[in-house]
Amino acid sequence: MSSSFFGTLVVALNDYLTQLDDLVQQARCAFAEAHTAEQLEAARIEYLGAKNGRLKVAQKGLGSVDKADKPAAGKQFNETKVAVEAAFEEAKSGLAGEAASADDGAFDPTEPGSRLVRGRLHPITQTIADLKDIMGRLGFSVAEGPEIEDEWHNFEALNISESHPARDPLENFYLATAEANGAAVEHESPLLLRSQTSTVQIRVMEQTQPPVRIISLGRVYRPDTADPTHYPMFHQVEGLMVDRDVSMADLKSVLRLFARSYLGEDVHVRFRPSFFPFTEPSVEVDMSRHDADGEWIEFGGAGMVDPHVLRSVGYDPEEFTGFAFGLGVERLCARRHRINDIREFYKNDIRFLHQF
Ligand code: FA5
Repeated sequence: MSSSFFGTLVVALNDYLTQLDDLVQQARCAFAEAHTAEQLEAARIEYLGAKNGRLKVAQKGLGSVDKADKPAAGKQFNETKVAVEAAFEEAKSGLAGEAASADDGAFDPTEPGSRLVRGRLHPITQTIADLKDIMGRLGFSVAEGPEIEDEWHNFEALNISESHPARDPLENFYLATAEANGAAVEHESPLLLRSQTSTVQIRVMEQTQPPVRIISLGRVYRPDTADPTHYPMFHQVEGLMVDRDVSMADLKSVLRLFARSYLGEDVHVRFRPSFFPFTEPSVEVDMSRHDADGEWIEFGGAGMVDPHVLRSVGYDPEEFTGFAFGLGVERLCARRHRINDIREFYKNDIRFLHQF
């Protein structure tokens, strides 16, 4: 019987099996020696190629095995096929692992760099910086005050009497300040989260002699229900100017200049008579809406500092006069950026915040 593999008409079973064994050995060597993807692909085509791969040829050689030996030869062929394919898969995953670990340490200077996402300042923080800048150019310096206040600075020194509705505990965030045996107890002098930045007017006047020209920006707190123009925590910008001969005309000029610098030349400012216990006369400050002609939004309150307030901090109201104003920062920022709902500032939606 001829022993030439798969080329003769009838092949002895032993020869066939031996040659299948050789095929497995050679395939294993060829796959193991492939060090690149190209070499492995060439070996795959040689052994597993669908048309003329050596496994395919061996399969065809089955037809040359004697009929009685066919079951044994077929079984061996299937095992050979599994072994060759397994050797290929093993070599393939070995190469992939090597490539991955080579990548780990490699630095390719020709690759484009990865883009770093830069953080931004919150729009309200940006607004505060802009407002400081504008008012700084008008000669106002920045004053700070605490967010936790006593009733003197939040109410009494501002001429807000004990019976005034603004002092209602339900209109304010009072603190239970001390702990006694783990239980909160009332403080002798109640403290609260300040409800307006007007507190800083008092603190500044207590410590400084006229002339005074300051602004103060910061958080204030009121138990208001959130809606498009209200939030329980918001920011105010407070302005105070005290000197000889300061008049209502100065107040209106400063607020108009301020509004035009921050919101643009086309903004209209309107003053409506109003009442605040710490200013006399008092006005509400409205500005035209950005999106509806002839409609107004209230931005804050203002007025001439009440002589009672000047006296309570030791100023002589016969010698000095002053104006004060307090505006809502969220509303200013919203007006400038054409936002219709100030709640957007506090949703922490990165898609919204990234636009500023
Ligand atoms: C005051 O707070 C006075 N202290 C303003 C003032 C200062 C008057 C100095 C005179 C002299 P009012 O309560 O109106 O006033 O608030 C001022 C502005 O704060 C409002 O016009 C509005 O723009 C803003 N504001 C008030 N409540 C909220 C709130 N819950 N959410 C967002 N903004 C608010």
